[in-house]
Amino acid sequence: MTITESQQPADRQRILSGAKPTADSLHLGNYIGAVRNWAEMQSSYDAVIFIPDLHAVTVDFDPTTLARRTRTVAAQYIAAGIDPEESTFFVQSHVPEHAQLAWALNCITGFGEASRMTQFKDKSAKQGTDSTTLGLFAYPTLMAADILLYQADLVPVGEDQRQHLELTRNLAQRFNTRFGETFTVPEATILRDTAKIYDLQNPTAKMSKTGESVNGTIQLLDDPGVTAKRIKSAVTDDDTEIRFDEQNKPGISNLLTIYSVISGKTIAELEADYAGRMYGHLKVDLADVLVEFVTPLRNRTNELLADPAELDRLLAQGAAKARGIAATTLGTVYDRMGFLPRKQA
Ligand code: ATP
Ligand code: LTN
Repeated sequence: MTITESQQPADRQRILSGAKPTADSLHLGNYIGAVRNWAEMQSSYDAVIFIPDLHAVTVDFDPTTLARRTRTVAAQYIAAGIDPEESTFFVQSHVPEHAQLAWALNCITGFGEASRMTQFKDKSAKQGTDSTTLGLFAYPTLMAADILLYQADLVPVGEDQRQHLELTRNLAQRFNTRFGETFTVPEATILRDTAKIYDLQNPTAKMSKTGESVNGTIQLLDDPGVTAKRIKSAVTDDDTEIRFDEQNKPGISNLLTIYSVISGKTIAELEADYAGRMYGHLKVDLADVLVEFVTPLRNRTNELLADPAELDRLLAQGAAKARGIAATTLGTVYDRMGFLPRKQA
C-alpha cells in the first residue's frame, strides 16, 4: 500500500508502458506485440501510455528527426486506438518529474548494480566506451522513475525489459524501507503470450526497426502497394503445405500468425481454409487483409499529422493529466528525502 494521493481505487489497477520514438513509423511487430494490447487494456485498467523521448537520446540521435518521430509515433498510437481521453497519454519530456525522480533514484542505486544491466553491457560494448554516455548508463533508473511516479501496478513489456523491471522493484522496496512507504512495487507483465512477429525476409529474426532488410519489415505508414509487395515476396520454404510449424516452416508460420491476429481467425481455422491450396493464395489473401487493415490506420495517422495544433492539444492535455499524478509522488519523495520545502514567493 502506498500513502500518496495518487493511490488507485482497488478495483482498477494501473498499467503503464511506452516505446521509444526511434523510427519513422511503428512496424507491424510493434503494433501486434505492444500497442494493440495497450489499446485493449484501456477499458479494464487505468492506462498510462507515454512516449519515452528522454530515453531516445541515450544513444546517438538527430534533433530534427527526434521531433518528427515523436509526433508521428504519437499520431500512430492514437490512430491505433490509444484514447487520449480514456488513458493518460503523453510525451515523457513534457513531464519534468521523470528526470527529477530519476536523479533521486540515481542516488540510491549502486554503481555495481547499474553496471550489471545486460542491455547497457551489450549496447556499450557495441558502441565502445568513448561513445557510451552517462545517460545510457542511467537509462534503467529513468525507466524506474517512469513507472514509480505513477504508482503503476502492472508494466506490460517484452522479455528484454525484465531486468529493468527487477531493478525498479528493488529500488521501490529500498526507498520504502529507508524513507517510509512511498511507492507501489510494480509487477512485470512479461508479454509471453503475445504474438511475436518475425522478419519477412529472415523469419527466424524478429521484425525490428533496426533489422537488416527494409523488405522484411511492414511499416504501418508504408504505401499499401508496398505492404502488399512485401507480403508477396516474403520468404517461405520448398514444401507446399500451409501448416503452422515454427521450427520447420518459420516463414509460413509467421504469415499465419499475422493473418490470424489481423483477421481474428484462429491458426487452426486458417490451416483448414488453406488445406490443399498454394502459398501464393495465402499471400494474396493476406496482402488484401493487411492492406484493408493498415489503410484506415495510415489515413487516420496522416489526418492527425495534418492538424498539428490538435495533436499538440491532445499531448498537452495528456501531460497535464500526467503531471497531476507525477507531482504528487515527487512531492512525497522530496519531502521524505529531506529536501527543504519550496514556499511560494
Ligand atoms: P529495436 O529494433 O531497436 O530493438 P523494436 O522494433 O524491437 O526496436 P522496441 O522499441 O524495442 O522496438 O519495442 C517496442 C515494443 O514493441 C516492445 O513492447 C516490444 O516488445 C514490441 N515489439 C517490437 N518488435 C516486435 C515484434 N517483432 N513482435 C512483437 N512485438 C514486438
Ligand atoms: N525501455 C523500454 C521503453 C520504456 C518503458 C518505460 C517501458 C521506457 N520507460 C517504462 C515500460 C515502462 C523499451 O525499450 N521497450
